[in-house]
Amino acid sequence: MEKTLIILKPDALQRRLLGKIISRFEEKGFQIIGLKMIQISETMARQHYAEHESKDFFEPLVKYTTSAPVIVMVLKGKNIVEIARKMMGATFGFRAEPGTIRGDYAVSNRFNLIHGSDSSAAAEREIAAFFHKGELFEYQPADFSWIYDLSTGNII
Ligand code: 3AN
Repeated sequence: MEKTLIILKPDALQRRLLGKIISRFEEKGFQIIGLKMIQISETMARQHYAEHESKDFFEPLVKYTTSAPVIVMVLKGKNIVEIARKMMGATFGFRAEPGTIRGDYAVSNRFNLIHGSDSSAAAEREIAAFFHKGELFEYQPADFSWIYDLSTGNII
């Protein structure tokens, strides 16, 4: 089982899309093991997007990310990093395929609703940056044996 960090960014909150986006991950079969509303500070935003520091869109990106509260959540599932990225769609809303979150709800290249970790290592780093240990929960999902086939002893 792998974990990923998802951020529902200020435009998702302002456009009242939080429930719809969270539902997609729930309905897919992923487990929510942490979820909270926070206001991302400038320091956190700069750190989170440090890889883009030299780009011309960095300052507007920091401003956007800190402009309203966000939902941060940790999801768990098999191959979740890759699957969540597919569900999000391409970075720019206007390029994202219909059927993806960005493809269905976003047209902008900056206002693209959602962040998802791009690797397992990034997920571990980002989860530690946004969540304390006590904010993450271990529990047995009631439908686990219907989400995955466990009959062979493996998670299929
Ligand atoms: P992703 O969010 O798909 O991993 P990144 O990491 O390349 O994409 O970009 C991080 C964020 O920076 C994007 N979600 C978007 O808000 C913003 N961004 C990326 N490229 C541009 C760009 N060329 N112009 C404006 N904003 C951008």
